[in-house]
Amino acid sequence: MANKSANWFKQVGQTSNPLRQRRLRIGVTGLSGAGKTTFITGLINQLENHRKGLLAQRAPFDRLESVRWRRDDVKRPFPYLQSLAALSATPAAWPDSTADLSRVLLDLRFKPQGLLGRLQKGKELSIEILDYPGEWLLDLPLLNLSYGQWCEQMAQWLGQPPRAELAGVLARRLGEIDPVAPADPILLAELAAEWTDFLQRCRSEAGLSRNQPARFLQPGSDVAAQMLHFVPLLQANQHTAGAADSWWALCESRFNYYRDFIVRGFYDEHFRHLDQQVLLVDMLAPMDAGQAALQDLKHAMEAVLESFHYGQNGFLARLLRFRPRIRRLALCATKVDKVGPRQQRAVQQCLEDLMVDRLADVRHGGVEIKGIPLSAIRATRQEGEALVAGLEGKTGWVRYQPGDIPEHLPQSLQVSSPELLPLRPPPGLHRNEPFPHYRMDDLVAWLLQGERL
Ligand SMILES: Nc1nc2c(ncn2[C@@H]2O[C@H](COP(=O)(O)OP(=O)(O)OP(=O)(O)O)[C@@H](O)[C@H]2O)c(=O)[nH]1
Ligand SMILES: [Mg+2]
Repeated sequence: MANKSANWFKQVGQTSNPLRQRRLRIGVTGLSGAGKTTFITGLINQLENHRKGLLAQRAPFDRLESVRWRRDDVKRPFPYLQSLAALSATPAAWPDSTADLSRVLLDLRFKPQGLLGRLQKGKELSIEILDYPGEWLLDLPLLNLSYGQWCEQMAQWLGQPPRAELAGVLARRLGEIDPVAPADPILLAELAAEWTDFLQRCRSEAGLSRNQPARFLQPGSDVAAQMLHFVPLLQANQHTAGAADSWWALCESRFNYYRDFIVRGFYDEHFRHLDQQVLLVDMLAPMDAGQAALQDLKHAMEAVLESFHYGQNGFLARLLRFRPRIRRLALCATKVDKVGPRQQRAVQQCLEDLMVDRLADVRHGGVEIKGIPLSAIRATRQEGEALVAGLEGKTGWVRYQPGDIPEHLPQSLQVSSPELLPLRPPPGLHRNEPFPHYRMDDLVAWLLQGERL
């Protein structure tokens, strides 16, 4: 009997004690401009204001007692206050595009439930999210390439529109370099700067996503500028070899450093030990930019999805030698407030059409995918069939009817543009009020689904 009651106390002790603080690592993945920073800002805001928004009515948030955004003991904290300052300015502005890595830590405390409730302390959950420049994701495929293979791939890309036109004389100059000739470091630095300009044109003029090496566009704080002095040598291939002072040797060693330390270091940090994954995709901008941008987005997203350690065989899983953990993926078309409520599902459908093959692979690897058309901060309000919103950098309002969104994406990827306007955030945003949104509550609830709180 004595033993029995001792056990009982032990059990109660266990349920009322530690192991309360669980950490949930959420991977927010999206290319540059997908809406990661806005989403993370919106997520903190919705959680901080859980008592007032739609979350208050949903389990387990109806038991959420307190939320604390931690910044003092966090290395490189997420610039939440800067984002809020921009959003609540007059006229309101979006947060800046991200230039470096930062981290969010949120502590959530839930009231206990059930019969033993009164004996228990509240359960705590710590949410951790990284924010980073979206460009960095596009370096992912480099992990699988040698320098020679990368040169071959760049020669192929430069041979096709629109990169052929955007590269102009640079392609000829790179094609003239004999890889085994002695290198000229000054010319190399010049060519690396021109390659950076070319990548910028690819991004801004043609809306292309795959712009490598990404750190040329967004170096971050931990990369020495000189380590970014390399270019693809268009005469080289995977069988090339050159003496220690050759163009080949210099570019290859910098490429290898870039791949093995910078790219791999980032992916290790971003992908390791993730519990949940949110994939954000701006589908509207490439639909507006046209077929080439959609095609490029498709390839870029396929490369990104390929790398997640879904299922047993993702190449990153093999490279980094860790086993898959993620079992669920939220796939979100972002900024859907730019179109009418009835068109939002169509945007999501077009995204799922674009990625149909890769999504089938991911599902086959045992991952459950949830599609959520999302707007982290709703910039429009509806008036009949029209939308009303303010334009970026201006005061006043416009009333407009968004163009058509097809129910499905045609295989040709030729769609008529939905006519996008550069919208500014809605007025009157304040840290202590939940921001207007579309389906952030669904997403937040999904993130915590399955947690024993
Ligand atoms: N209308 C609307 N626009 C949005 C929303 N979220 C983001 N945007 C727009 O998309 C732009 C890019 O959003 P960011 O959150 O900076 O994107 P990001 O993924 O962090 O981009 P990088 O930092 O460059 O990797 C913003 O400047 C806004 O113009 C949204 O919910 N609604
Ligand atoms: Mg950002």
